[in-house]
Amino acid sequence: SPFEYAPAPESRGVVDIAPNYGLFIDGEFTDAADGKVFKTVSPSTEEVLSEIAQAGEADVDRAVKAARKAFEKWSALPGSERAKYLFRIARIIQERSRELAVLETLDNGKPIKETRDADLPLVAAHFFYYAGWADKLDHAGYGANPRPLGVAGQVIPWNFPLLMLAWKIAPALATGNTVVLKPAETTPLSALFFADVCRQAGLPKGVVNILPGYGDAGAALVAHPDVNKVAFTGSTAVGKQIARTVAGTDKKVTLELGGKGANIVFDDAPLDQAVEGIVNGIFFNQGQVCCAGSRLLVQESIQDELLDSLKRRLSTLRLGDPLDKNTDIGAINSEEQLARITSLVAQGEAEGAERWTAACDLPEAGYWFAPTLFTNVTQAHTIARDEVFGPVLSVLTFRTPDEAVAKANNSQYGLSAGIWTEKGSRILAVANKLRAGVVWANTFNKFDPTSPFGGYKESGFGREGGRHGLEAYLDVR
Ligand code: TXE
Repeated sequence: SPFEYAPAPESRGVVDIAPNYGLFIDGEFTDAADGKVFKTVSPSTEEVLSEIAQAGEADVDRAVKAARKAFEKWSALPGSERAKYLFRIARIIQERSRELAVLETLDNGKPIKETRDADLPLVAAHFFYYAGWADKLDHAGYGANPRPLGVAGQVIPWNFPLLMLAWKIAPALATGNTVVLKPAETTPLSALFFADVCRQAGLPKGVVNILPGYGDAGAALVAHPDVNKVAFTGSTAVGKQIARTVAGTDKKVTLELGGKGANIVFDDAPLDQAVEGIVNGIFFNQGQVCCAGSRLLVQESIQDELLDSLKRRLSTLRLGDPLDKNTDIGAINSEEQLARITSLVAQGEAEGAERWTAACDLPEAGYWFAPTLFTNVTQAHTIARDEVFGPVLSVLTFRTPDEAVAKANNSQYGLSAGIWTEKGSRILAVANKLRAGVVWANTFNKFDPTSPFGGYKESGFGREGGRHGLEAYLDVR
């Protein structure tokens, strides 16, 4: 097995990374048909972590065939049997969560504090939650007679590699589908580790197949005639391309795309709490979050006070080694993403918004961007409209609740929003007018496997999580 975990090597402490990894097809790690490989690097040091087999069209076909064959038996199992595997996977993830958290942090660049306290617990929680659904789907538990769709082709991004995998794989398996999943090219390691978890759990061969590779492998998977369901999380541009590919076919599709979330702070909000929520909203995971609160809408009368304390708070954030438990801001995932952030920030300045950046030393190697905010932002500015997907906050103001709602809704996206106010009636009134799939009140970026998550408008369609997340993998007979 390419997964030989050595005990605590000096440099990493917890996890040893093998020099190379294979594709995971039909329960085995294998080379790509054409022998291609690619490298994955640590975004905080730029050191090569490992060489990975790179899936191409022939591998996609092989994996889909394996998943199709496995579907016959997997879908025929009673839900209670499928649940056993999912519970087992959840428990193994808990047992190996230290290794997984370190691996995820090394490959992604996010602070270990976050992988340890947010990503990993949520990953396990999703498997536990959907394990609990598996037997309720049988007979009268769910109402009508739900049937699995078949083979699910799943393509995920790099910002929450393992959590996005859990969001996709847990409901697919609970409902009796089998899976071919393509992780993002910059973060393949935790998905391959997950393949090993599947083996450890004794999951039947072919039920889960993992194909690291680039967009071409994703496109081949989406287009494969024997894939019945496509689930994608990523950029809006690729999401639209996928929608075109599946149009006119019998494939079902869910798309989880970009966002430009508004975090609305009213003058009666608990300000200290709001500042923490704003920071969490846009600097969690370096702002590489589809539901990030990247637009701060602050009531005009409290703008100065709020911005003062926000800047003070941002100056205390510690940027640096993601493996250091005290780090708040880790590395940006890739050179491409850093270039994108840098160019959008330059555009913000060129268009006349006022830039403020927290003073902090950036390490020499790796991809880094210091916490930044823009004031004097208008709704026409590119930084108020485009998803920056980085630690960059655009601040706009409003006077009345109606104006706040209008500005919040003035976006091509509709994924998330936050409301900060002491008034419960105002929370309800405003939330009901927001065209966003998730609205948080006096908090932000809270996730739970029982809640449906997904977008309005160009943020995509379909929901993941909760009971709604099951429906995306079922037909009803
Ligand atoms: O996305 P891509 P990128 C947004 C964010 C970010 C921008 C670009 O604004 O700055 O997108 O990121 C696979 N057919 N989000 O370039 O290319 C690809 O290999 C099928 C928001 O990383 O969409 C990877 O596995 N698959 C988002 C996955 O799609 C294709 C998270 C995402 O990559 C493909 C990520 C194709 N033609 C980026 N081309 C969110 N919603 O959270 C690429 N892929």
